[in-house]
Amino acid sequence: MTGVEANFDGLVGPTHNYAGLSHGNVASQTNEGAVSNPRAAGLQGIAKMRLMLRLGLPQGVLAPHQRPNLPFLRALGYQGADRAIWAKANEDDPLLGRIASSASPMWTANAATVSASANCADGRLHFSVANLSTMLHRSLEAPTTERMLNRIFADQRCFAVHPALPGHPAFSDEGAANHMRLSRAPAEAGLELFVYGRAAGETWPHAFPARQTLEASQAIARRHQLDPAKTLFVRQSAKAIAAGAFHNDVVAVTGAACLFQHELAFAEPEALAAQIAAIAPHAQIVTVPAHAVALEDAIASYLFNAQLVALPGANRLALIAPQEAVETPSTKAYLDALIAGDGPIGAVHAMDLRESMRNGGGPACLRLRVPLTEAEYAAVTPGFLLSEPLAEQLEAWVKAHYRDRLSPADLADPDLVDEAYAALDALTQILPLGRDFYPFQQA
Ligand code: SUG
Repeated sequence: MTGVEANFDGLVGPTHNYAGLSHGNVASQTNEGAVSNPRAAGLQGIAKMRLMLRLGLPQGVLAPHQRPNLPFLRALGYQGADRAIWAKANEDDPLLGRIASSASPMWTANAATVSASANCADGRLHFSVANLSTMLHRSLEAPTTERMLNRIFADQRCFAVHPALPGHPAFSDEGAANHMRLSRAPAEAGLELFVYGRAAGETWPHAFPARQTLEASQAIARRHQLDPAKTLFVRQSAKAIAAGAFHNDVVAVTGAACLFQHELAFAEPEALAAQIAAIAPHAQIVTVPAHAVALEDAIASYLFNAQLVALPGANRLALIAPQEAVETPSTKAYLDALIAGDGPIGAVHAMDLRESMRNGGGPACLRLRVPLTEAEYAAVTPGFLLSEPLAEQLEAWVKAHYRDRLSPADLADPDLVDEAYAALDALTQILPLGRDFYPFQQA
């Protein structure tokens, strides 16, 4: 049994905007104040999911969270009707409005860390919801993510969904964006690599935050009952973080038994290569040297924030990369040579994901990888796996409900609350979330 790797992509929410909320994320900071196009963003995301489906890969869908996040504002003491709360909070502090509107749950690589059942001692597939505690707007995601994963992966004979770790800086956790796996097949035991930026309690003198601690990664490995002999904890290089690699998936990605990495991604690359060779001798490492692609180009183009996938019938892996990676001269030249060579990566598919990219979210950010056995695949709650008809329904839903322009100033518009909630209510009739999934539906 080989199993399948399903990607669960986050649908872009109707309030997608450029608020510049993520310090250390170069794209988010550069595009602060720009006008977004939520409709284009939604359609770009669905187009990527469709491509995966057409390439023969199972594709899942995760729903946007309730934004504007009025329960958050109520927790901060705002009272009254929805529209009144929204107007008052935005008047008091536009930053609050931005935080409450962020469509950041679309980047589902940060939803949770996932371990294949073959790696977990109890034989179940484990999820640990990420606390995302470093950024305020992202720290609000965990409870909704947990409820959603519990609906989709409800069968407790197959799946275990753990809540987020405590939201203290000692346990900062950003989910699968800092986790990689090397294995010949999704259902086979593999090597799990947890990547962290700092240790708890370590003084961090650098300008940009390190969003993952070693202690958080260790706690997740314990919860998932991983075999210590097949688990590595790998430190990111401070250089990579300083250049804008706020998550490891900005400078490295694995697919099947291949690690595709930038030379400067990790603090001790030689030690890492030796450990991988000892535990997973079949694994292959493709290292992009800094003289071919400078770290700055890697981060600006998101070359590594790609999906490295094994396509049915192909003997080399395919890289689902952002359009920027084939438009940046250094990364384009690198990719052309890579494909022409005879290494493990043999094809590139470029996708236009510009709306998400301007907030620092490439192809790999938009998906949560779930390695499943055939039996686990059959146990996924029906209705969350994409088909062509579902993709069409979702496209029609985006076209019916999403604006094609949203500036930070537009966020204060009270109509946006009604529009966004109408969209989400309609979505709960497309995806089997139940018409009580969102707090506004319970009121
Ligand atoms: O956490 N951007 C996200 C991007 C997440 C990318 N995910 C991965 N690399 N896996 C972040 O920084 C920007 C929101 C804003 O500025 O409004 C934001 O949250």
